[in-house]
Amino acid sequence: MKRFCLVAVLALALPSAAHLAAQAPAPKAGAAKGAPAKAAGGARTVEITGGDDMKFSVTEITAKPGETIRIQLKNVGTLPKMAMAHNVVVLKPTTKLVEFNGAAAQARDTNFVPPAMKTEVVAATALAGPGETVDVTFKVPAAAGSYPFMCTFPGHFTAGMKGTLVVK
Ligand SMILES: [Cu+2]
Repeated sequence: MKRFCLVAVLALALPSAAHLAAQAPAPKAGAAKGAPAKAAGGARTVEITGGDDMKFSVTEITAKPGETIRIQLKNVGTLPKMAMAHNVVVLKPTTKLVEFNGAAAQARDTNFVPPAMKTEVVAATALAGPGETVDVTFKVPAAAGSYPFMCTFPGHFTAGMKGTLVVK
């Protein structure tokens, strides 16, 4: 019995050790390249306001590939949260926006971020009611491109509550 257990432990341990060894060079190369940017603890903050007019105050954000940024959204409106809340959801360059927006409208239980399309989401804030501020800190994708963002509260994207995160 003892011998069997030892064999089992070895069998479990060996593949993971090999796995670690194989992976070791990759993080090293990445650290050398990205070290200066990662050293800072405070991410650059992009402040956006949105109100009852269903417009973002900032519709274009520029960031470097792999940069860590914080998007902060303040709802400066006064209408009740049930009727008028806002968020910022950053999507992929390839996301079908009308389709995503349609699915989002059905996803009240998950703050209008559709679980079935979660792989499209680069970053998302919570919903902000009147006077509330929400934020999300995330690492901008390494791939340059135009990443659309939108408010997924029903009707707001259609009303023009959207923008672009330009990664370059
Ligand atoms: Cu909104």
